[in-house]
Amino acid sequence: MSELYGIAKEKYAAYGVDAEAVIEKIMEIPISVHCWQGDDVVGLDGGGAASNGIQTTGNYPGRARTFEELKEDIRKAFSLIPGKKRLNLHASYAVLNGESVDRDAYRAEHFAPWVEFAKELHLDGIDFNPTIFSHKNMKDGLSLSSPDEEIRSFWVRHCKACLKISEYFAEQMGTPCLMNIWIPDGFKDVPADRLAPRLRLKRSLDEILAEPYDKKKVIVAVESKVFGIGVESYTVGSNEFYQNYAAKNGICCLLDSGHYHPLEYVSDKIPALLAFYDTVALHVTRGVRWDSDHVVLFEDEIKEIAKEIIRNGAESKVKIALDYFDASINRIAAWVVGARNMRKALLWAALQPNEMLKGLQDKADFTQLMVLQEELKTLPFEAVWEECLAREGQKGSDWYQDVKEYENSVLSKRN
Ligand code: RNT
Ligand code: ZN
Repeated sequence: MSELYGIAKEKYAAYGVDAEAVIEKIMEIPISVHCWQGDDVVGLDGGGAASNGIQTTGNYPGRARTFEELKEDIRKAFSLIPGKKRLNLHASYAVLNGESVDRDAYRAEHFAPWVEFAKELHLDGIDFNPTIFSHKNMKDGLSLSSPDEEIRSFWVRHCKACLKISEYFAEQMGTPCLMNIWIPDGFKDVPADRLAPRLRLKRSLDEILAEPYDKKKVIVAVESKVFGIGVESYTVGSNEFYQNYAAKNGICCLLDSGHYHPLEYVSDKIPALLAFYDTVALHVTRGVRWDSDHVVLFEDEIKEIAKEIIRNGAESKVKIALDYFDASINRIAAWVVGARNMRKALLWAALQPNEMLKGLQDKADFTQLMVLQEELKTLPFEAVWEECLAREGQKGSDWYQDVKEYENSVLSKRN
């Protein structure tokens, strides 16, 4: 135990916070780390650069181009990310080994190598996402809401195939798999009909959910979005659409912190949903002015998100996943910064004297509430974080050196 940590522990104890208990608890919260930061959301199934409503910018050298390279990079990144981790996969990461098969016919065996990998890394589980972009069957920017029956049913079949694969992940890993549906469907300019595409999306979701699946093994989520590049005027899968759909059909909402108006906060939406749902799923990202998917930094909104999870005792109800992709900087460093910051935010939240603060709110002592909240901001948090890392056998603030060496010895050789 470092001397600094000893002092920090005392400081927190003065507010009634037991830093030891906090450290124990915080590393056990699973964070689902997205595989797609490693290759700019390209995938392995030939869909090519992220397109149809999703885009990456930057061309930093060293992108993982194969399954082997992606695994190598995940190994490196995960070795620098403390705490319990899950792997978040997209269907486009199927390992097809040359087999000619389209997304509507993907099977569990195409993902068996990922299961083997997740077991090798002793991960908590695998989460999954149908890949409804970067594909020839995105027609006029529409998928599950397409008026073209062939297109619509192709994507329904894809989602059904994904349900089976999700079930397989749950069985193999021994923890439920969160399967999240996001579609980019929408229009660039003022639509002539806003209802029909939503009714078609509703029908598609009904058809997907009619597929029998074990609800204990697979948690189905739907992810809304306010707008995307090229679909500025109308998004079929809007917040209201999915929240109502999820509530009526017993599935779950996924809140992506980049998918709302800039002055709407996911931290405020979490407790609103917790009043109604058993499970709330998150895509933690950082939108800069819009849904830009920047690397998550240790700033106010992530701390607020973490507070809503911790102080409501919702660690197992809120499924935390990361969703950012930056191709303009070292991708391993991007992974590590964002994932460490999510964990850091959970630690930060758990070190707040939450009951004491709630008590002040209930007594309407807003002066003391403000005074206390401000004092808490400058407590010696860093010492507790470093202690956490040391106990996990993790590198401290000097971790970047490791990534730089990996860049020199591995990434720079790729081109
Ligand atoms: C896009 C959504 C979606 C994707 C990933 C790759 O706006 O956030 O979740 O980022 O599925
Ligand atoms: Zn997302």
